[in-house]
Amino acid sequence: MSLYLGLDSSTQSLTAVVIEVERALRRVVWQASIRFDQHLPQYGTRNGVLAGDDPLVAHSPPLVWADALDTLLAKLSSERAIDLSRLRAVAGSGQQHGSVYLDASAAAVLANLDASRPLVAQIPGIFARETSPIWMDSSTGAECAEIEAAVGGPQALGELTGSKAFERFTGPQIRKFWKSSPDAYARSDRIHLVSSFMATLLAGKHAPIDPGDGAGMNLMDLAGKFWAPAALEATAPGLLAKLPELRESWSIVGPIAPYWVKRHGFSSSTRVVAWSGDNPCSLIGVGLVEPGLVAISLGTSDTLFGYLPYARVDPAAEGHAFGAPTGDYMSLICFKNGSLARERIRERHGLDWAGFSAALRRTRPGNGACVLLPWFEPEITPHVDRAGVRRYGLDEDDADANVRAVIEGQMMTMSNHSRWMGVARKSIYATGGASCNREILRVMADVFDADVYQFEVGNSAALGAALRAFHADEVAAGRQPGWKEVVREFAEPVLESRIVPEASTVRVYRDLQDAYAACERHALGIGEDPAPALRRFGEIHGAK
Ligand code: ADP
Ligand code: XUL
Repeated sequence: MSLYLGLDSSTQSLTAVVIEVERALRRVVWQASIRFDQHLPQYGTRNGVLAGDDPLVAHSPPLVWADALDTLLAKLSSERAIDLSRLRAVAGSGQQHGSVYLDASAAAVLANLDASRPLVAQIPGIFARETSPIWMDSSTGAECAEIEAAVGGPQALGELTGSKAFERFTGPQIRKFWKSSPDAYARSDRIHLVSSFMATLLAGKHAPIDPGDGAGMNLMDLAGKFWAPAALEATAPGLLAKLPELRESWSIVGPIAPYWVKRHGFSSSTRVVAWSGDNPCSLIGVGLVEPGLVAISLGTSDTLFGYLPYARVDPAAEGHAFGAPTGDYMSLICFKNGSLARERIRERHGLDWAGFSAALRRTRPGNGACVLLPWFEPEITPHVDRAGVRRYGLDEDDADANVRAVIEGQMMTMSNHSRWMGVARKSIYATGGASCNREILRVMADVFDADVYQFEVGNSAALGAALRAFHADEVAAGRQPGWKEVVREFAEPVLESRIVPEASTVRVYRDLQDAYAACERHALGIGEDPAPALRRFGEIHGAK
């Protein structure tokens, strides 16, 4: 019996999924989560993020991720739910783009950890920067412009790295750090992503970055999967020497470090596999290892993604091409106002999730021509640099209408802004924390005119990481398992969960599309008053 551990270090939590893989038996044997705010309140995070004065800045303490790792692995060991001697490999998934700055002492400290003391008591001295900018940060507009200009414009950067410059991407973040704190930048011996930092802790030595997460930095040559000299030069001096090496997603970093063996009883033969980004891992965790389908993850961020056999860059430059853990590519589009926006509306009206769902059931598709653009935070897609919720025809105090408006707004915007991917959308695989909510998925099915499926394991990133651990272990043993075989039975949607679009509602949303796009253009300051378009929609489908 072989066991594989997948970890997902996300914005708000660290999650573990352990799978058992036998010829005739494949099953999930253990799952657990540590929520940062709730279980590790001493770090002072809110939804995983540190409070600050500048609304554009979003940082987290890397120590909370390390502490969560120690806490979760202690739990795995103490519950005796699995036989650790059978754990063959561990891989992981990290929130993308976030960066961790280690000084020259890190390598020796991490290689010689004392198993009688907690991890976090031993590592505060290894950081050249105390906090880590994460994917929610949008404070690098100036640096994005500088990097794009230096490589020949947004289009050129997009063709080189898979994306134009984005504020949350690691390159612009590194440039800002170099400009504002040149001494601390100089002291940074290694700049990790969240994913490679966590793998480094597990292996007790610097881990590589994989092309899935490397593509989220504006630093990697997407076609060649190496650090792109022009992008490095445009970002900060001496950067190449500070970056981990780029290695395939199935690389073995090494055996698990002695600290974990002695402290928690892991076997010294357990292999640490390179970590990847949460979206690339989710691609595997929902079984998208062939073209033709898309997945929507409703997590802290909402993302829509699909597998690509080749790199395809977004002509409108709103989306991204990343590496896929299969060695191929994936396309992705990301929305910052996902779960936290849904929660803001829910909390404002004093609802729990059951009440939120009931409001969706009570209200009519099209919402009587009431529209909400949920920009509680600056938005990634479409680019909105200052927070501000926009309402059209919608009374802020009307609980039911606001609940429907936030979900319809999110689904309309996802649908409209993802057309460039050119992937068939007849079926959508739903994952992430909010994918358990069938009323939300009902709106998704009707807006996209697609069948929507749920999965047994809601955390596809952690499951995908466990499947990657299995795959890498097989490769290391000299076998070459096909990806369809790797994901078989684990990453298949629950067929009975299918939500089929309702033809009459699909028509309503098709008609809403123009009015919705008009609201968005108006809110962005590039379009006329959308009132006539909303009135036309209301005349056909009913107004409030
Ligand atoms: P991440 O991995 O990005 O940290 P998750 O995928 O775990 O986030 O999703 C967490 C979110 O799921 C919570 O912030 C919460 O808003 C949302 N969620 C949990 N249960 C429900 C529900 N029943 N309906 C809608 N959203 C939910
Ligand atoms: C993707 C993105 C987010 C983070 C956090 O580009 O920024 O989805 O990976 O989940």
